[in-house]
Formats: sequence, structure tokens, C-alpha cells
Amino acid sequence: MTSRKKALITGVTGQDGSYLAEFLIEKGYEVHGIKRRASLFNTQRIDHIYQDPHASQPNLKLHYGDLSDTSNLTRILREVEPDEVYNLGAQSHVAVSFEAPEYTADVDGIGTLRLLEAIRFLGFEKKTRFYQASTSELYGLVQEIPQKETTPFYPRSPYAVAKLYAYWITVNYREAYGMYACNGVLFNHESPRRGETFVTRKITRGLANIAQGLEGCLFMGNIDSLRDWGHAKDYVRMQWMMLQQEKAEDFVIATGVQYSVREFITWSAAHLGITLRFEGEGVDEVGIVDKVEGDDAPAVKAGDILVRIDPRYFRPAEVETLLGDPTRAKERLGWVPEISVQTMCEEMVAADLHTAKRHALLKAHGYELPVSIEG
Ligand code: NDP
Ligand code: GDR
Repeated sequence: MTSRKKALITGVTGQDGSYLAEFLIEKGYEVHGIKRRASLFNTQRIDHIYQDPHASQPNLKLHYGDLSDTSNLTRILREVEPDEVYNLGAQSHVAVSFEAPEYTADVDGIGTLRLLEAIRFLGFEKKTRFYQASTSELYGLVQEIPQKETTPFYPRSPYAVAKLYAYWITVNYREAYGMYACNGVLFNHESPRRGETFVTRKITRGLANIAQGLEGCLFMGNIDSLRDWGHAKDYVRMQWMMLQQEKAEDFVIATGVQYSVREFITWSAAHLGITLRFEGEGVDEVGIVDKVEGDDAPAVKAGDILVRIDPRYFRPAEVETLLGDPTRAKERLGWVPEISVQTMCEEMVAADLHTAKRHALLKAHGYELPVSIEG
């Protein structure tokens, strides 16, 4: 038997799950992750930390499971007996939640209840600490700027409504059963591991592909949207810190600075040596190349249109502006974000450019790989 602390992560194959698993292994934890059965490999983000499962004491163990499956979750919890559960699994795309609202409610809302109830059913409520991946999307139509722990919620999507249920059921299990259960109300956080259809990664990947001649134009939705973007590495550290306190409490995690999607596009282009200017208004707005410097964008020249607006990426109800106030996290936990959004943007562009160059090289030698531009 091992005396190491045990953590169970739902959503271990996602952006945050992969960074959190790395972080906890580094801290000496035995990490268990729940992965979904898929028809293609879905463990790319954690393959580098996954050891041979036959090793005597592997740091990371994976279990097949799904947040929609109560008996499966209960069985995994009974088998693992975790000290800490991090519920990061979710249908996490806001726009997709309008297409699949019922599924999103089931996985993101009721999935959280299933986990909490399984912990209680197994009698682990005094042993197992529970972290819920809550979201700034709860603020939706913002009632106060900046948003903090006491700001009223006004969710604007099926995703946010499902996460609202998850937020309150977590609070309720804490109050009703004395569980150590808490919500991290996290503002947007990104990284080179961010899913390709979220806006930052869509931009860095799309522009890197365009620079290398693999794509023609980036089609975007609402580029006036304002977000408070941090780095996922900083934010998973905070998820762990929240479970190490004497008393469970909910925290807003944010940088306290906001920028527009348009600004993020401009920075990303600049990292590729492209000076981009925006002209026109509304759906007619375009991003045009002023000049190109350096060797990173051989397929781009002055006058090219790299960005166009496509209304299919508009949302039925938009969250126009989010800006968090992380004062409580700073004061009570000593947490401060270490990586700025500009540094993160540079890191993301560099990673996507690296991949685009490899694809371009293969293409030049007749081995073209399909580049999906859906986002
Ligand atoms: P990702 O979309 O990268 O990862 C989501 C994870 O959930 C993946 O591992 C996915 O599996 C898994 N998952 C999806 N559906 C199910 C299901 N039915 N059962 C079990 N697992 C499932 O999200 P992030 O890592 O970016 O975010 C982590 C969590 O934090 C999410 O709950 C998200 O809603 C929340 N959040 C994220 C923020 C952000 O800016 N990143 C901000 C605030 C909250 P698979 O790999 O197979 O798809
Ligand atoms: P968000 O992230 O909805 O805030 O949810 P996303 O990156 O998808 O959108 C941010 C803003 O950019 C606007 N936007 C576009 N978004 C996408 N995806 N694609 C586009 O082409 C595009 N054009 C403009 C959006 O309208 C929006 O205003 C993320 C997810 O990680 C959630 O799980 C998490 O809870 C919140 O962040 C906090």
C-alpha cells in the first residue's frame, strides 16, 4: 500500500487536467484520471506523463469513465478512495452548448451532483476533498465590474446555466453534509494545450497556418468581446491550493486585466512578424496586412486579408465583457498569476508555428497532412 496522497481528476485529458496531473505528480501524489472511451486516441496531452501501467507504482492511472454514468463514477471512487477529487470534466465549449444543451446540462450540471452524491454514498464525505471547476461565465450579463465572489450571477448560455447548478450543488453539499467542497470561479485561461476551437488557440493556430501557406483566412465571430485571460499553469496551481486550506471557500481566479479578441489577434500576428490593421465595421470588418518582417510568414504579403467576420461564430446570447477581481485569492492564499497574457500569447504562437512549419515541410515534400480549419 502506498502512503502517497491520492487525487482523482475528471477531465484529465483536457487542458487543465493535463497541467494539474503534472503538477500533482511533481508534488508526490498518486494521480488517477478518468478518460472517455473515444474512437481515436484522446490522451495526447498526458502521454508524456503516462507510464507503463504495469509499473509497480505508476504516478498516473487512467480509468475509463463518463460523468453521465453514476455507477461507473461510484465504482471508480470506491476503488481509488481519493483524498482529493478535482471535477474538471465538462462539455466546456459555450457555443457548442447552444447546439447540445441537454447533454451539457447532464454532464456539466448533473455530472457534478453524481460525483458529490457518490462521495456521500460511499461514506467519504469527511475524507475526500472536492474541487469544482466553476467559471466566470456564471457572471454572463455582468452586474458589476470587476466581478468578485459576491457579484450576482446571470448566466447567458446552456453551459453557464449547467455550471450554475454545479456551483450551487457544491455549496449545498458543503453546507448540508460538512464536506470540504469548493468552487474555483476561474476566468478564461489558455496555453499551447488549449482546445483548438477556443478563441485564443483558434487565432494562434490559424495565423501560424496562414503564415506557412496552409490556410487562407481566419474567420472570426465577435472580436469586440473582452476577456480576462490567464495561463492555465498558474490556474491549476490555485486549484490545488484551494484544497489545502483549513476551511473550504470559493475563490475568483483572474488576472484583473482585460483585452479584446481583436487585440489578441494583433499580438499573435505581430509575433509572426505581421503588422495587421483592422478596417471596416461589423460583419464587413477585415484584418489587413500592413507589412511583414522576418522569416516566419513566407506565405503572407502586404495587402492580404487575413481576418474576416463570419456571423456563424456569433452566439445566440453573448457574454460581452469579463473582468475578474482576484483580491480574495491574493490576500488569503497568497496566489498571484506569474505569466502575463502577452507572454502566453507568444508561447502559443511559437508552439503553433513549430507545428505549422513541420506540416509545411511535409507538404513541400509531397506528404500533405489535412489541416482542419473548423473552429
Ligand atoms: P477541456 O475542454 O480542455 O477539457 C474538458 C475535459 O472534460 C476533457 O478531458 C474531456 O474529455 C472531458 N469530458 C468531456 N465530456 C465528458 C464526459 N461526459 N465525461 C467525462 N469527461 C468528459 O477544458 P479545460 O481543461 O479548458 O477546462 C477544465 C474545466 O474547467 C472544465 O470543466 C471547464 O468548463 C472549466 N473552466 C475552464 C476555463 C478555461 O478558461 N479553460 C475557465 C473556467 C472554467 P475528452 O478529452 O475526451 O474530450
Ligand atoms: P468562452 O471562450 O466562451 O469565454 O469560454 P472562447 O474562447 O470560446 O470565446 C471567448 C470570446 O471570443 C469570442 N469569439 C470567438 N470564440 C470562438 N470560440 N471562436 C470564434 O471564432 C470567435 N470569435 C469571437 C466569443 O464569442 C467569446 O466572447 C471559455 C471556456 O473555456 C469555458 O469552458 C470557460 O468556462 C470560460 O472560458 C471561462
